Amino acid sequence: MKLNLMIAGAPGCGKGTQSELIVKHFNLRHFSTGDLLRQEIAEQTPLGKEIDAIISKGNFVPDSTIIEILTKAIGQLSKQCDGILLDGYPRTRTQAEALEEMMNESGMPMSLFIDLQVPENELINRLLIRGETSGRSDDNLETIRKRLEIYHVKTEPVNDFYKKLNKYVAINGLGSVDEIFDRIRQVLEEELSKATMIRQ
Ligand code: B4P
Repeated sequence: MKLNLMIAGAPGCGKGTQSELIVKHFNLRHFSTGDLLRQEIAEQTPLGKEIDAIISKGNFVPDSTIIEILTKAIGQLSKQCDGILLDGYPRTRTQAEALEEMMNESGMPMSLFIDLQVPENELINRLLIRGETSGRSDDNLETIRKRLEIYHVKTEPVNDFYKKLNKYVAINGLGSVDEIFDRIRQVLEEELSKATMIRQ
């Protein structure tokens, strides 16, 4: 069975941090839309310049742009991995619908949507600490507040979309990085053993 995962949650919830551990443990291909966008910015392409102006204000990149970038990245997918992990995608309902359609059509349906839950004061703290060294133009208090506001309006509704599809799992994102990874690992191992039992 291919384990095709999405990891979501508010800005600074630890998606990127946990993704690194998950892909290593479960042999998945990691796609971070944040990293793909920052790569485009670093290459200083015309698109990268547009993206930079959007992200540094805390706004979302348009759905059409992000869907195109991700579809291209997944299209180059290696067959040697046991699944994929999408980190930071989908972030809007339009992105979720496009993803479900694309993955169902290509016979690689998404398995689970992991929602990492962290209280707002802790999110702000983590991002301000990251901002001290990250050099990221979006890790300052004003932009963090804007990102949180956009998260509530645009991204939270994606949770309901995946609850209806029975793919939603909430994980407590407070604690040490290892403790949180253990919680995620348990859920994923259960999912894999359920799939094995169904096949038998
Ligand atoms: P992203 O790069 O996806 O990520 P993020 O939300 O800033 O952080 P993440 O949740 O990955 O947290 P991290 O592990 O780093 O997005 C950046 C921007 O790109 C978005 O705002 C948006 O503009 C754009 N974008 C991306 N995807 C898009 C999409 N699909 N559509 C439109 N626009 C899109 O952890 C944060 C900090 O906490 C780190 O410093 C980490 O060390 C620390 N930390 C992690 N776990 C911890 C723990 N357990 N305890 C204490 N600290 C912890």
